Amino acid sequence: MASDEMTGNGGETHQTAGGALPTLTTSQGLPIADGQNSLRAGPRGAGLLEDFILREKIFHFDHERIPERVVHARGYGAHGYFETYESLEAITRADLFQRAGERTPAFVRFSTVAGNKGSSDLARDVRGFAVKLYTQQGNWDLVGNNIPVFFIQDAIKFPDLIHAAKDEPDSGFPQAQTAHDNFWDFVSLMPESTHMLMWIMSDRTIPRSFRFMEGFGVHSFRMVNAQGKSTFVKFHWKPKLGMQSVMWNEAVKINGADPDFHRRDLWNAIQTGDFPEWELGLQLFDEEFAASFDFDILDPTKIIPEEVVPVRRVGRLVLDRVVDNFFAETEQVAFMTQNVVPGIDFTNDPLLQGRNFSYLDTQLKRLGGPNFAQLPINAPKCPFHHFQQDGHMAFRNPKGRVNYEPNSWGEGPREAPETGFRSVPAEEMGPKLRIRPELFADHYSQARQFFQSQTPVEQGHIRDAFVFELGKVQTPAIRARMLSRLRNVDEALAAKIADGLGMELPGAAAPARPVIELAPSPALSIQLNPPPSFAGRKVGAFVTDGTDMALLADLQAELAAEGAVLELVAPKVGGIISSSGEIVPADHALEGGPSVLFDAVALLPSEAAARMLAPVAVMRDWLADAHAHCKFVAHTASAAPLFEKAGVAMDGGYIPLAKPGDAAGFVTACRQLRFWEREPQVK
Ligand code: HDD
Repeated sequence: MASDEMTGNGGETHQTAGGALPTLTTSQGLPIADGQNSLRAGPRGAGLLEDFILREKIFHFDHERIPERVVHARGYGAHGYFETYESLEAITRADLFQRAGERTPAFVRFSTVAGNKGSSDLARDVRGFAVKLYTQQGNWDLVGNNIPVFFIQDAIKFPDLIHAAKDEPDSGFPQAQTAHDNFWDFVSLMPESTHMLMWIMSDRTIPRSFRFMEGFGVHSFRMVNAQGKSTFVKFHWKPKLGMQSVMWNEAVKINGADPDFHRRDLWNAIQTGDFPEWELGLQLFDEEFAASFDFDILDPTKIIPEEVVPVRRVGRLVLDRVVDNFFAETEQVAFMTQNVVPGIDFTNDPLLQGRNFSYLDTQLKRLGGPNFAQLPINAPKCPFHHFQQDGHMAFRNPKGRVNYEPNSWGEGPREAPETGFRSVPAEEMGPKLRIRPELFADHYSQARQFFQSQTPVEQGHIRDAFVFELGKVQTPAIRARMLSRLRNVDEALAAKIADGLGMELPGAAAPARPVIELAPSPALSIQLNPPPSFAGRKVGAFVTDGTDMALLADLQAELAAEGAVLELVAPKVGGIISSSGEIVPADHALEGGPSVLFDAVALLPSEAAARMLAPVAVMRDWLADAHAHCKFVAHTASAAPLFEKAGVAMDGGYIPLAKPGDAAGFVTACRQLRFWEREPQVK
C-alpha cells in the first residue's frame, strides 16, 4: 500500500465492499495498478517519457471534443416513437404511414440556432425541432423549426444570414442573441426576412419549454402514393399540452437562475413518466390549389393559413426515453434534410434544395469521416445493404469477396425497381438563370397578417421586443431602415416602436409588390389557442416552519389531479417543520428557487416567518417577479406582510387559500396560464 503522500488521496482506498466493480484498464485493456499518480523519477522528480498510461489518458482527453454545429450548436435530444393514427395509403406509400397503430422509433433534437454549445436555453431565438424517424424503409429526417417560415428564400444567403446573426467576428460578442448591429443591418437590407422577423420578435422565440412549442417542416414537400400521384404537403407538430411562452423579463432572469431550464424540463418530464407528446399534422394540397394561392408555395417565407388548408392530424410523437449518453446520441446525431423515404419527396423550394446539399457536408466535418451513418444513433433500424466500404472508423465491415454490383456471384444486394425510392418525374425546363419567381417579392402581406392575428397583449410583446433589440443597435441609420420597412407591416406598430426608441418615424420603404390585405389567422396566436388544462406545468409554493399542512396537502392533491407539479421553496433546502411538527424537505432554498422557475406560485408562510422575511431582498424579488410576470398567486392570510414589503397590489390573479377546497379554484384559474389583465399596471 502506498503512503498517503504518494497516493495523494488522503489515505482513502478505492476498494469497494465485495470488490465487485470491474478493473480499471487502459483502452488497450491493460489493468491499471495506480490511477492517481504519473510515473516520475523519485517522489519529487521529473515526469518520465515512458509513462504510456498518462500519455494515452491525456491524449484521449485532448481529443474529446468534436466541432460543434455551425448553427443549432446548443441542443437537447430524447428518444421516442411515432404512432400512425390511420393508413395514409391513398396519399403516400411511405411505409410508416401504412398501418394504423404502427409505432416507428424516433429521436428528436431541439435546439437554439445562434448560440454556442454552452449558451443559455432562454435566448431569444428560433428553436430547432429535428425529428429522425427510423422507418422500415430507411431513416426519414424532418429537420424543422418552431417557426413555419424562414429568414431567406435562397440557400445562397444562408452563410450571410448566420454570419450576421452570430457574434460579431472582431469582438466575439454578443453571443446567442440577435440584438446587435450586424443582424439588424442584414435583415433590414433583406425585406424577404420581414415575415420571419415578426415571428422572432413574438413570444414564439421564448418558449416555456420544448414541450409547449409547435414544430414545422417549413418547406412544401411532396407525398407520393404507390401509383406515383404526388400531393404537396406542409408538416406541423402540435404539442398536446398546448403552446406556452415566458415573458422577456422572465427569460432574462431564467437564463441566470437556470441556464439549462429547457433541457432540465425535458429530462424531468420524461424521467417522471410525463411523456411529452406532439401530433403530426399535414396540410395537403394539389397543383390546382398551389396555382390559385396568392403566394408561391415554393417560397419558404410564406405559410398557408390553417384556416385556408386545415391541418389533418395523422399520428403522434411521444418522447419516452432520455439518452444514455449525451455525446453519443445528442451530440453525434446527424440530421439531414436529404434523408427521405419512398413516398416522401422534395419540391423546388430553393432553400430546401440548398439544404439538401449542406447537411451531408456538415456531418463529414463534424463527425470526421464518411462512416457517421454507422454510429448507432444514425444507423437505420431496418435491414440495409450496400457496397460502401472502408474509410475512417469503419466498424461494420462486410465479409466475403463481393463488393460491387452488378456481379455474377449470386450474392449481395440488388435494386428494387418497384419499391425503391424514385424521384417524382417532374418536368424541368427553362433557361439557366439566377433569378427568383415574381411572387417571392411580396414581403409584407403575410408579415402584416401575422401581426394582425395576435392578441393586443401579444402585439405589445412584439413591439417591446423590437424596441429592445433595435435599442441595442448602435447605428441610428439601421434602426431607421428597419422602421421604414415595418411601416409596410403596420403603421401603428412602426410608430410605437419609433416612440419606444425615441426616434422620428422615417418614410416608408417602397414595397416591391403591393401589400395585400389578408384575413387574420387565429391559429397564428399562442394566446388565442389556450391549453386544454394546466397539466405539465409547475407551481412553486413558498413554505416556512409552521406552514398549514392541510392547505398544502390540498394544493398538492389538486395539482396532482390536474397533472401539474408542486415544488416547495423554503428558507433552507433542508426543509421546514410543519404545523404538526414533522420535517418536510424542500425542493429549493429561497435563493436557488426564484419564482421565474414556476408557472404560478403559492405563498403559505407562517405569519411570524412572513414578518421576518418580508424585508429580505430575495423574498421581495420572488414575489415582485411573480407579480410582474402576471402569474397567478395563491396565498394564505398569513402572507400579507410579504405583499406589503414587495409593493404588489393584489388583483384578480391573487387567490386566497383559507380552507381546503380553495386550491381547486386556484388550479382552475391557472389554466389561463397568466393573469394578463395585470400587464398594463406593471409595464
Ligand atoms: Fe439548417 C442544422 C433547421 C436552413 C444548414 N438546421 C439544423 C438543425 C435544424 C435546422 C433544426 C439542427 C439539427 C440538429 O439538431 O442536429 N435549417 C433548419 C430549417 C431551415 C434551415 C428549419 C430552413 C427552413 N440550414 C438551413 C440552410 C442551410 C442549413 C438554408 C444551408 C444551406 N443546418 C445547416 C447545417 C446544420 C444545420 C450547417 C448545422 C449542423 C447540422 O446541419 O447538422 O448543415
